[in-house]
Amino acid sequence: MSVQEYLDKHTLSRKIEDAVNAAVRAKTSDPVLFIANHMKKAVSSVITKVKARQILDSRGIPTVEVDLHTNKGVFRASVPSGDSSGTYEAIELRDGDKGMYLGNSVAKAVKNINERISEALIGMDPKLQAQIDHAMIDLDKTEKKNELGANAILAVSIAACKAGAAEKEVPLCKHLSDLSGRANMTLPVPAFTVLSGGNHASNNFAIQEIMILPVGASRFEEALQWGSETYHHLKAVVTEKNGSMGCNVGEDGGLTPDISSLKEGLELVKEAINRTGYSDKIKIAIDVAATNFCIGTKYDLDIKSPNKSGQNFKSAEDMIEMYKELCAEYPIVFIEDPFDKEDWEHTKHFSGLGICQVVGDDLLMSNSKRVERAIQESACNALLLKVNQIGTVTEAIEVVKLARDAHWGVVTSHRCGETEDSFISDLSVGLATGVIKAGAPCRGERTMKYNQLLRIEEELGEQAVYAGEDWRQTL
Ligand code: 2PG
Ligand code: MG
Repeated sequence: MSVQEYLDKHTLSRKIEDAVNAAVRAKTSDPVLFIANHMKKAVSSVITKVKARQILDSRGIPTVEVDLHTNKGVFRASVPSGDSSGTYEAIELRDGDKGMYLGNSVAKAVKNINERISEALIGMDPKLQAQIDHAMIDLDKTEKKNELGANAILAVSIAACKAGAAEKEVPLCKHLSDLSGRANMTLPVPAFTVLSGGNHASNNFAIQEIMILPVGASRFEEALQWGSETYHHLKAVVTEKNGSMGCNVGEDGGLTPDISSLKEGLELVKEAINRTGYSDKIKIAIDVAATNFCIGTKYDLDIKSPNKSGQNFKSAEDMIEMYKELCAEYPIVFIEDPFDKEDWEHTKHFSGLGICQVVGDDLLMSNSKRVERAIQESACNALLLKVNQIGTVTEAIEVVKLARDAHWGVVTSHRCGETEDSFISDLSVGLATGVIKAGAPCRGERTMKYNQLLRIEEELGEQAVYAGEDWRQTL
């Protein structure tokens, strides 16, 4: 091919002339950089390679990280992993070789990305999220993504989403908002985990989490300040009442004193809130994660105390009475998983009392069929959104839509095994979920999420709206 033929084939002279004219029109002080950017924009972005690796999550357990390459850049994402993994959630592919990370390595998922997924996605436009996600779903062919692994698929899905946002030159939260078809973006109320128990801590507290929600703050930045201050006051309260050992932290960063009852935990938190001076502006939420201490149809709140366990079972009715009393005494705005994950009857009954919002986590497992059933039976009235239980960004958007259409609340959630990826922060803003639960205002993998929300609020400037008292919003 001659030089002239090459120039003609790529219409190079015209493109360069256009770029030069644009630079002159813009009267830019750095025309070379302007022309380079102008030319780059004229080329559409395509996926050129997807490269995965095994990294460690916050618990020191392997998980999947992906670098998605386009002809314009490299976009990284990693996936979290939880303690509860139920029958209805998408399958996290682990190697199961006891000699490697005690069976938890993810080499198969990594291989699936590097070979099959990469090959299937090469040439695709990263802006077309649904097409990318469906290409992976079609490649997998199983209902729960066990062929390629939901951990493999989700990592690629999130990385593609980041590449799509970059190509559109919009913040990730705006791209997610566009993908969901929603006009408004909202900074969520953070539900900070301040006390940890259950499977997330080695204390004797059966309840998994007590959280605080600074609903009365005017901006996210202020909510973060109040959350941090309350957390530090709580450290002092726990040290005074339970000794400094109680300030060790659980998986999500919550403090872990030995607590003999839910009421005792709530008292500690109430005292900490009182010390901040923002008293009525900070509300409380609880993740009971009751499945973990349900024995048959009874609940053993002493399950973690060897001397007391098995002696004082509570029936579901007793649990309802306890919740009623506690909601009357403390500013509790939501309770997550108040009963066993298969106890639809009592969850429904309790939701029907209208005492507080009832959030389905283990009950729903972010599974659209379970959500549809819960909507039909009015079993609960809010969804805990865990993207890794679903496996793609597109399906996460769909399940949130289901919940919204039923006028439910939505809480975007982290997992106990987290990474340095802050995707869920942008997701919570883009889908305007109203609340984000990302652990304590402490520990890097948790503060990553809250710090990203600070940046988003700053970037949105005057357009930034903090959900605040409207945290239940179903706009
Ligand atoms: C929960 C989550 C996060 P896990 O129950 O809400 O705290 O826990 O990731 O262990 O399922
Ligand atoms: Mg939960």
